[in-house]
Amino acid sequence: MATKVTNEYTADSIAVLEGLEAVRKRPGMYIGSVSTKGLNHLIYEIVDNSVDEHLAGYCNEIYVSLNGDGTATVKDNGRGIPVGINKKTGLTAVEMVFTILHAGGKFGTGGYKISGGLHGVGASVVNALSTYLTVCVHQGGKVYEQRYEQGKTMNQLTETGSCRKNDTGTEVTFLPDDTIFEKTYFKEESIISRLHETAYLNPNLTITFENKRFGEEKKLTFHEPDGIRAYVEALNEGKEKVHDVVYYKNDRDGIELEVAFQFVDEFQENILGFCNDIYTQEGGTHITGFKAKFTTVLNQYARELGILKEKDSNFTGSDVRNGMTAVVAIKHPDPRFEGQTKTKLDNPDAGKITGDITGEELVLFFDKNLDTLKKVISCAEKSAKIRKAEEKAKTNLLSKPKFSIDSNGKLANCESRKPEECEVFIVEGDSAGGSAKTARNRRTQAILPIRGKILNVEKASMDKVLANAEIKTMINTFGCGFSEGYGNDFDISKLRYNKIVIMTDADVDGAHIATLLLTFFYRFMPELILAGHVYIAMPPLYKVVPKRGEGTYLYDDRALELYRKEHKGQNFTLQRYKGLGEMDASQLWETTLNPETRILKQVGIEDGKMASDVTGMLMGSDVAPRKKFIYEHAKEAEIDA
Ligand code: TTJ
Repeated sequence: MATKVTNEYTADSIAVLEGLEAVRKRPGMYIGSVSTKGLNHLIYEIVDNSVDEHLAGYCNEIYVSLNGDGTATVKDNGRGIPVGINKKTGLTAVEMVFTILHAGGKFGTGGYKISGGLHGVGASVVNALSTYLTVCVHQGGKVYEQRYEQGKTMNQLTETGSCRKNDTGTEVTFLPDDTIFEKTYFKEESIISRLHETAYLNPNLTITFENKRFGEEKKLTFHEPDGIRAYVEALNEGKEKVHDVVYYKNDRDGIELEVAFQFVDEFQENILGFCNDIYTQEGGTHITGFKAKFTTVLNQYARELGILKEKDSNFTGSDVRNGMTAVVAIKHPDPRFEGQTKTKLDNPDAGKITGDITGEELVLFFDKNLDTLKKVISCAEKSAKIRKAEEKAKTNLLSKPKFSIDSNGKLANCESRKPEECEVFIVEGDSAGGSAKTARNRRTQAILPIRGKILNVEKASMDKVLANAEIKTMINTFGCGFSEGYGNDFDISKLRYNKIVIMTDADVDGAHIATLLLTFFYRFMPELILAGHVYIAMPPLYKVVPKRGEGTYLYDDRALELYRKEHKGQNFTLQRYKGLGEMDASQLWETTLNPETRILKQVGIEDGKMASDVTGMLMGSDVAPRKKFIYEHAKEAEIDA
């Protein structure tokens, strides 16, 4: 008999090794990547097993630690993974959990589960990707331990001591394999935020995080008895709230739904969906069901209250959700996930039940809380008004005749209508614009002066962007429309200039304006950048004129340094240009406009993206990082602009 079991064990162990070898060969298939994200995933995989034990009703404490030796530990006070031997495999349940792919689910007895399914790939994957892993189970008054290395069983599950009968639980410690992962140093930040999220989703659970690593020592405990209500409050922290958090919970046909939402005075929606504690990044039926019903209910109320008149059209879904922060969490006994990253809930019944419960609960709540209802509806009114203004602004803009010259009459166009030879210079400031108009080659070079700082398109709403004179002028000047929001109307074949040249002063302000312009192109006309039509003019910083001989323009401080070295002991006058406006027409022609002598820097899409990122920071409300950036980059900006 003993022999037979051993034989079976041998046969199975070969299959097991092949399974875990597959994980080591293609780790990305199982945990997404071998970067820090994949590394953190190992911890989540193990934690999810303990959360499942909590969902089953047998565990209320989870402890996670990052240890000094590079390992991570996860411990819970659940029943402990069963230590008994499974008849079919001859292995303990513990060993099956750690050595058989997707074994986790087999031990579940109904209820909701995170691990072992499509998402939780299971503890065996973590084991396969660890240099070593040890498990310790407290069960029935005894302590059991086992060790694995790179997924291979090193010893049988062994009784190593005794404990109190009611002291039960599972503890796992593992060291990520540095031959698999790019980096094996856990970063606490995302781990902490994920554990906190788990605590919000499980109000009866206490999760402790401890960083024991030298110099990083800290201990945090997450217990959120107010659950997703507190989560929404945390998400809205520091924002201007329109009302108190609305919360409801109900269940039907074995599916449980919990929703919390609150509007803030902003124009974004932030709706987080979960199914069985799994974040559904791509949304799915529960989110669709919630949104659809919310829109219907709000429109009904708006008509009942006479806020929407008979002639008015309904609020759109995005009208009613502008400013909404919500958590929609459902529990489903048999969730199906689809989508690119398998994070889109696909069960139709989840959508139906979410919609049904939401309809009933919203009516129950709003009937009793008219003040909140009115506030939420007025958010929708505000959004609808802006949406209509944007639609109108766009129609007006597009209905302008194709070759209408700019709206404020400042474009000095070129004579040629052959785009391939035409260039347009966007020049900051009227005086520089004036000189440029005189200096240019009228046949092929157009000058478009712009004043001050153009609107920052990252922050402004669409109607403001389109109403901005500078931006209107640019869209009309280029002739190819723009793409954003309501479909793509950009047509690069209509572009009237082969080169669009940004020409700003070589100082911090100039750099800022160039950044704003790049942001505008990046957001509304990325094709222009992609096709290589956008350039930055590089006006010189200095002119040096030796006692005898011709003057030379120098474009940055490095060039000046070099010139000084090469002309040691010689006499020369140095002229520093502060702005384009200081150059006369002939200087401007020679240095910046004349294709034979000027320096242009072609803009790549990365520059556009960077400009857009930087603009967000420069224009944000936080002053400190803006100041820091401008100072740090002041020199660089002077050279590059
Ligand atoms: C499964 O059903 C029978 C009783 O025990 C259940 C169980 O396995 N519970 C359980 C597993 N609690 N905690 C775990 C667990 C904890 C860690 C840290 C790691 C793993 C793989 C499982």
